[in-house]
Amino acid sequence: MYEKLNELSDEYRTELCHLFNNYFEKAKEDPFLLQSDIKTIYDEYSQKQDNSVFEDTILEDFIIDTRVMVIKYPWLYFAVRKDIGKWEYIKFDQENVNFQKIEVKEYLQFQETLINGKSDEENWPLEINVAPFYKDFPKLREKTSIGNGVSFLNKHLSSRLFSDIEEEAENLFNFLHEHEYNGKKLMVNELIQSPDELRQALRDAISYLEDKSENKSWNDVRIELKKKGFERGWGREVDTIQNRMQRLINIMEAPSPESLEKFLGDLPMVFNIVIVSPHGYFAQSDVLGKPDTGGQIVYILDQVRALEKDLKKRIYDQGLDVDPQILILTRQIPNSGETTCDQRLEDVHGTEHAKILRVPFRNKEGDVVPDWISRFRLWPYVERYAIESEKEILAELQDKPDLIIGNYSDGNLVAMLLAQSMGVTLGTIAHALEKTKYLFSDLYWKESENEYHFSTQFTADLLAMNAADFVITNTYYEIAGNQDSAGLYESHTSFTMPDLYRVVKGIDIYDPKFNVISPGSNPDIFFPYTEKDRRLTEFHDRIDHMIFGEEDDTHKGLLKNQDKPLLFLMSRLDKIKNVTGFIRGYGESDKLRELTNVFVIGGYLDINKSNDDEEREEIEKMHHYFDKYDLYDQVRWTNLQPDKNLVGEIYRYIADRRGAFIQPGFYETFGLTVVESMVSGLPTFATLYGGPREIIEDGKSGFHLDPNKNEDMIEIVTDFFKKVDKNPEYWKEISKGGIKRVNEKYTWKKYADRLITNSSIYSFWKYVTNLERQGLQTYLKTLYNLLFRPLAQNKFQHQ
Ligand code: UDP
Ligand code: LCN
Repeated sequence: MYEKLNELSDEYRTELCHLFNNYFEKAKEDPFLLQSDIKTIYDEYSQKQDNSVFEDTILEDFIIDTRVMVIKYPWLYFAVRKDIGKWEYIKFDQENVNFQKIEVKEYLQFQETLINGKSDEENWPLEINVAPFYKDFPKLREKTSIGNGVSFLNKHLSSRLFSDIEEEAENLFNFLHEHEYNGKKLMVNELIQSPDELRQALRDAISYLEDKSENKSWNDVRIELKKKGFERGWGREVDTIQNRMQRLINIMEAPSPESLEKFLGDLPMVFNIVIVSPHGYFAQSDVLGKPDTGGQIVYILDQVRALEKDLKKRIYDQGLDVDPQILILTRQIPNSGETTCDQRLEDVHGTEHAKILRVPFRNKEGDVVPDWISRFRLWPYVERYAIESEKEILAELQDKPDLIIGNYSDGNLVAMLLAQSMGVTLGTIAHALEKTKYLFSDLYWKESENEYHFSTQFTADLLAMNAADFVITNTYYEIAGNQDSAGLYESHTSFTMPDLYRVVKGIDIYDPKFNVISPGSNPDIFFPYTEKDRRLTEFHDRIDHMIFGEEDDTHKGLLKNQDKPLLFLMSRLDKIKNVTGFIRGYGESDKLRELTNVFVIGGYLDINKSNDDEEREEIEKMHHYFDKYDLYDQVRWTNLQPDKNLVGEIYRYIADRRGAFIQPGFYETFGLTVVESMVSGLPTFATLYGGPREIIEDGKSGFHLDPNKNEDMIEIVTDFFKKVDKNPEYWKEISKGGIKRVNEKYTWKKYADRLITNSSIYSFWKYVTNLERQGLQTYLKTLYNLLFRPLAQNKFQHQ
């Protein structure tokens, strides 16, 4: 690319220097320019020249693809995203009018120079680069395959089996041979000692089973199969056993990705799972809306219910009589008010055996930390927490788990430590990655360190995402973004935190560890408003009062015209949720105010009830907008509502009145409220940054909003209600579209099936690549010891 740019610069030397002078001018305010500024300056320049010389040239593409420009005369450094996950770095010298391709390292160094006024180079900066450790591992080639790592892996594994059947059959045989549960052998016993013997035994067993009637079970054939070398785990019914044995013969003969996935997915490999989520308040009621306590809790509780159901069915079909056990590991908080977060153990409602296990944080002296601690400040506690949790888990399960799943940065790091120590398969889930939430949070990390402690958090993220056997994401967007913007994981590929470390390669989004497995909503709580028999009408008086009743300490605004449809917003009052942005837009729009009322559930009306600084700011803004735009007749605002059953009925109640749900966030990793409202039949308008972009098909099952364009956002909602005014059927069309979309794509049943199948496949993959992985694991342990631990321990002083 840069050669062509140089050709162009030879021809248009003066014009190019003119254009770039505008960037140098802008750099006087800020030397780091982002995409939107870069494009605006280019557009302004082009408009000034009638008929820009650069129109449709490589330079225009180059400018459009540039995501960050770093500027110091005479240099312009460009980070160019040529395609999803494909970055190139170029520098331009204005004095010699010359483009040059550079390594990422030089680009990062230049950034450091601008922050520090000097290069970090003299101090031998720490450089993190995981690339060498992945070089022998297969990589996806197509951007369309990103997020579907497991199917790539199946193809890879089956072709590996195909090309070296002897060695890989040995691997498969050993894997089966070592298979056991609670010290009891499963699948294959000592009578079979080699892949060839396994093939022969399978043939014998199949012909033995052939004349057994189909409805016979394992117990009827057990004695004979044992003599042939087989143990429980093949299936409960004879035809299942036969099918699975035949499938294994086929795999050892001519493997296909489908048969391998099916075979591994059916193996009895997962019985006990630990799900780690230390921060916030983890309980089943009265916690939503407390600091650091939101969708992640809802997600995990629903996930656990779905996983237990799926595991029970699988284990039964495998012919085993074992109860799966799932532990949610969280933090015990002695001073946790009216919640149950001070209890050590709690049964999960709606499950038979799942439990919440709470382990406290301890301070340096070993005393239990009594109060809630912000998710940004818990780093010094996590290592000891992991060590103590391991003992508690082993005591509770009486065995090590088969799978550990981490949640969010702290949970992922603890899960990593547990998985390493116990030698267990590790899955991680980000829910949110803080690095992308704040502009240049890496470059300017020092400025926010006292508040956010990103040095530790970003290190934890890097360690955990590399340690994970597989990473679960809510959406494709979360991994790889789209053509215009980088994904959350993608933004961890290369970055620098001056004076701390430089990440040359932190993660590769073409790694097959990434899998999109989207969550759903609880169908017992969130169902369409049209299902009259299931409606919770006992809540209606309460909801009526909540929306239309008199004002008091927890209800602000008194809706005057109660017949207008309601625009419903419900979320934590985080800055990123942008509730106040929408309220401002509504306040400024006569038309939307004429057509609709607004109902907001979120935060606290009383600012003193909140101990989150960002939320306090938002609360203040809400009050301010009520006055500024005189919203008292048209907007109703009430405190967060932790009761999920009530919340479910609120969506439906608003659907009865032909309202809509609005989620105007600046970014939303997934957006559980979005699927909840859609499946309730409430037309939903949600941000196009993050999950909702994929959940909603714009104009069919809801609408996308651009939170950065307030007027457009208001116009989209206004247009909808104008259309509905003329044609009420339009409301129903979108409502039905939303219900259909969620039922087809976002269910916990599908989620659980994918997750358990993934776990089996990645466990097998881990087994066959164990030796190759050791380098990476040692590297991560070194980084943990020499980098993370001192950073975290140092935080004790700042508590
Ligand atoms: N929620 C609730 N009451 C409230 C606010 C939110 O029950 O006052 C629930 C909401 O129904 C959803 C979850 O909290 O299940 C929020 O999840 P989401 O993914 O939308 O956002 P997060 O809080 O994780 O950012
Ligand atoms: C965190 C978020 O911010 C939401 O967008 C997600 O829905 C939630 O976690 C569950 O993953």
